[in-house]
Amino acid sequence: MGLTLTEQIIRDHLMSGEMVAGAEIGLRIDQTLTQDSTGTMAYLQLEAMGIDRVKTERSVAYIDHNMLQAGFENADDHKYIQTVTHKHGIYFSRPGNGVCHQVHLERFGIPGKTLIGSDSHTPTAGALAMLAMGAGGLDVAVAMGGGAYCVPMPEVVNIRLTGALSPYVSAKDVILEVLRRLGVKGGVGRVMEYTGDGVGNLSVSERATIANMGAELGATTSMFPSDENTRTFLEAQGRGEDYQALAPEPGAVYAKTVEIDLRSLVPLAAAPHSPDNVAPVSESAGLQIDQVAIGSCTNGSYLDLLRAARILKGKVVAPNVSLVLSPGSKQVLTMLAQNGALADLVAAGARILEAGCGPCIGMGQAPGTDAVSLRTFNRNFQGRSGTASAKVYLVSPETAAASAIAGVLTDPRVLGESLDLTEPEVFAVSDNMVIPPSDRPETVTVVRGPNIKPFPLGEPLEEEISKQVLIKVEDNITTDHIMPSNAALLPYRSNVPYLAEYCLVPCDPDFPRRAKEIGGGVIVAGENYGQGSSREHAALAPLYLGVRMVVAKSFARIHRANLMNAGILPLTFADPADYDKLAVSDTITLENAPAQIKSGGNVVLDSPHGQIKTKLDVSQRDIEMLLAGGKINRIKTNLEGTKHG
Ligand code: MIC
Ligand code: SF4
Repeated sequence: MGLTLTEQIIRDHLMSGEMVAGAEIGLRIDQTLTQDSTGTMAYLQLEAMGIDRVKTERSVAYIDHNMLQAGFENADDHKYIQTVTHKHGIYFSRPGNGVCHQVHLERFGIPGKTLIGSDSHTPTAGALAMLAMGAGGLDVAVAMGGGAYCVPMPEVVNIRLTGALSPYVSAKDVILEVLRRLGVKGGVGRVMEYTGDGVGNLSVSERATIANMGAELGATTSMFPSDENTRTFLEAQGRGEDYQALAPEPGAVYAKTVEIDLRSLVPLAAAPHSPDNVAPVSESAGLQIDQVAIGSCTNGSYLDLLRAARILKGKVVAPNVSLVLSPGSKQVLTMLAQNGALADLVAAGARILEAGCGPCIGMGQAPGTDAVSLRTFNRNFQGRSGTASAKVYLVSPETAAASAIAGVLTDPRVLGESLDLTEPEVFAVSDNMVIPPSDRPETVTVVRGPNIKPFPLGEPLEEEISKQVLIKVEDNITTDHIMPSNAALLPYRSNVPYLAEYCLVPCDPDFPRRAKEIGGGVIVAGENYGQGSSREHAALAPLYLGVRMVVAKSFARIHRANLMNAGILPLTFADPADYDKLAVSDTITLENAPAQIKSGGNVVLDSPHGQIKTKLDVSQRDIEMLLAGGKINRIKTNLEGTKHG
C-alpha cells in the first residue's frame, strides 16, 4: 500500500493530528498569497495579532482585483498593502503584474510545498504539485505568523486521465466534464488527484486550468504530479532549480476513482447560473450572444490567449458582440505583444484590459440587460458579472473565440485544422513589478487611508442565545449572494460597516435593515451554504449585523471556517427535514450554549415547532474559538497563541 501524492505532502508538513479522513490536521505552511480584495483584512488582522515579520519561506501580496480606481479607496488600499507588506517581510506584486494565481504559478510555485491563499482559486498551484488551498484572510495571517493551517484531512479521489485531447477540445472541457459528473458539492472534503497517461499530454498551464476550477467542485484542492512537463515549465520560467519529480507511490490507495478518456471529450459549456450546469456546446450552438470575455485565473495563460489570437487572426468580431480580453499576467501580455498576437487581437476588434481579474469579479464590462455572455472564467453565479439579468456561459478560449467571430455560440471544431500550439521554451521572465520586503522594517511607515475601518470582533459565547430567524435561503447559496462583489462594492473590502448594508441583498433586499432593527438573529440555509469565494466578509458582515448562528443542511469548507473564525456557530441539521419546519421570524433558542458547544457533536435548539437537533462538527481548537467569540479573541486571550493557530 503506497501513499497518494497528496498524502505524501501532508505527511511531510503535518504539525498536528492524524491522517484519517475527516479528522482535523494542522499543516506547516511554506508559502502564502493574498490578493487585494481579501488582503487588506488579512494584513489588518496580521497587525492586530502583533506579528512583526512573517515566518513563511515566501509570502506574496498581489494587487489584481480592485483595479478600477473610480475613487480614492482602491488606491489607498493598494498603498496600505504595499507599505504593510514591505514592513512585515512580504513580497508585493504591483498592480499590472497580473492575477495572483497566474503569477504565482509562473514565478513562485514550487513542487512539494504547501501554499495557502486568501482566495478560493489558490488550488491553481496544484498544477505544480503544490498542496495549495484557499482560506480566509485570518487563517492566512496566522500561517504567515508561523501557525498551522487546520483543515479536515481530505479523502483523496483519483481522476485518471487517459489519451489526449482532440483538436479544439481543451483543458477547460476536462474540468467542465468533471463538474458535469460530480457537481458543485462533488469535491467537498476531497482532494482531486490527477493521474494516468493523459496527464503527460497536458502542459502546466492546462493543468492549472483544471486545478483552478476544482474550486467549483468545493474540493479542498486539486493535485497534479511533478513530471517532465513541470520541469520544462519551470526551466522556461528560469526556475529549473525549483524542480523535483513527485508522484503517487506505487499502489497508492484512493477513496474513489473517476476515469476520463480525453479522446472522448467534446467542447462543453456551463449554462447559467451554476458551473456544474454543463452540456456540450453543440447542444446550444446557434444561441445569440452579446459578449465574449477571455482571460481570468482560469484561462488567462499565454497559451490560452495565443489560441484565441490565432483563431481571431484576420477576422473581425461579429457586430452584435463585444469581445473583451483580460490577460492573466504581465508576462502573458508582454509575450503576446512581442510575437504580434496582440496586434492580431486588436485588429480583430478585441477590447484589451490590463492584466488582472477585471470582468470576472464584475470590475467593469458588466453585460447589458438580459445579455448572453460567454466567459472563459470559472463562475457564472447570477449577478456576479454585475448584471442580475445577464446569462453567463462558461466556455474554453477556443469556443469563446470561435463564437466571437460567428456572433452565436459555436462549437470550435468547425474551424477545422488543429492549432497545434505548445508552451514556449522560454517565457518573458521579469520580476521588475515585484517589490521585495524591506530589510530595514523599522524605517517603513504603514500608510492607512480613511477607507480603512475597524473590523468587527465577536463576543464570547453567552449562556443563552435566543434570536429570530432573519432569513431562510435555499441550496447552494454562494458568497456572491451573502456578500456581493462588484465594481461598486469591492472598494469597501476594508470597510465592513459599509459592506454590511449589502449583505444577502440578492436574496432579500430587506435583510440588512431587518437584522439591524431586531438586533441580529439566525440564518437558515439549505445545502452547500457559502460555496464559492474565500472572502471572510461573508462572515464579517453578518457578524456586524448581529448574526450569531447559521443553521444549514451543509456548508462549503472555507465559508464554514470563516464563520467559526468570526465566532458565528455553523450548525448542521441532524435531520434535514427540519429545514422545512423553520420559518422567518421563528424564535430559536440555544440554552446552556457553552456547555452544549463544549460537549461537542450534538447541539439542541428550541423552536416554535419543537426541538431541532443539530450537529456541530468541531475540534477542541474550534470549541475554544467559538467560546471566545472567534479566532482573534482566542489568540488575544492566549488560550493558545499564534504558534498553533
Ligand atoms: C472570486 O473569484 O470570487 C474572488 C473575488 O477571487 C474571491 C475572493 C474575494 O472575494 O475577494 C475568491 O475566489 O476567493
Ligand atoms: Fe480573480 Fe476571477 Fe480568479 Fe477570482 S476567479 S481570482 S476574481 S480572476
